Amino acid sequence: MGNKLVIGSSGQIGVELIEQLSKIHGPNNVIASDIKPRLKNKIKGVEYLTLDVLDKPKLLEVIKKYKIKEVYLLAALLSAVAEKNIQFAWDLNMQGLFNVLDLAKEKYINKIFWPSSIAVFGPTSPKLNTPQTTILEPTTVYGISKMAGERWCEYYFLKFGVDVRSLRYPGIISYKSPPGGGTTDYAVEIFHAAVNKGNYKCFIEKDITLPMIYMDDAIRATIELMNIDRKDLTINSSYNLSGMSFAPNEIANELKKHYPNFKMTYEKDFRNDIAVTWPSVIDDSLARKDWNWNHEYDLRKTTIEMLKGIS
Ligand code: AKB
Repeated sequence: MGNKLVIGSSGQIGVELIEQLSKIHGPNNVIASDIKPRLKNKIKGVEYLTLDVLDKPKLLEVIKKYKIKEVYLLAALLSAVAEKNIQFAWDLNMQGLFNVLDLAKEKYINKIFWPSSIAVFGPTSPKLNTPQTTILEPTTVYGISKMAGERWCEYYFLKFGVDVRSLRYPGIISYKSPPGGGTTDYAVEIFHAAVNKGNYKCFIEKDITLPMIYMDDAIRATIELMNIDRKDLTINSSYNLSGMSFAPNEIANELKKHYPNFKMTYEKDFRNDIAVTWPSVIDDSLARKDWNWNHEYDLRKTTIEMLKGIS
């Protein structure tokens, strides 16, 4: 089967993916890596390496040395931070993907997970029940890189038989490791603010609904997707995925059930301009059909878990 390498393991998803992979496959079969010199939330027995995905020779050396067969490529700049570093975001998000795709093409690795995002959609995509296949005209550098990445994933599968699998993650809500530079980050910050301060200034307008998912569901979807037989996949690029959809005022109301004095104010910034271009509700029926995907966490359950975790 070979070992599994997570690239970008100190990020919001990486920390929890490592935890889950090491539970399933054993810590000795999972290697964590990040450009940062130290792994956050180190898990006993999981080896940690400092690795820059743009350094292809070092990446190959690691893959050979640790007999890596499966790569989870999580290193990327997210939507908000990418707008401030356009060139670097493009270089990292695209070249990082090419480096890993090429190593699979050259048969060093067998399988890749690469996350895409609801950011592939743009202002001309349908907002409600956004279908799997529809207009993709993203207006952010992150969205453009994810859209291009999806096309390249399908290209490498069709031309070279590279087994690369992908999900269009919505905003991911979790408490173990903070998200880094996304537009949906407000939906994580708000929980910390409610517990620690009792108020939150939201940078997204109160009625902008976005698709979201709780981390446990996102990790389970990822692992389920990686485990299914390739012949059962009907999408070779990236699957729509969703758990719930809500607007800032709805999450504030949910929090008020736990903290009646919680106060929300609004001061939109450039992230609001990104949010208004994204869908409100995603149609993920293909994932539900192809591998029986089903989310477990709605807003009520997510709120309970988040507050428990943070407190
Ligand atoms: C972001 O907000 O940039 C990410 C995403 C939706 O991909 N959370």
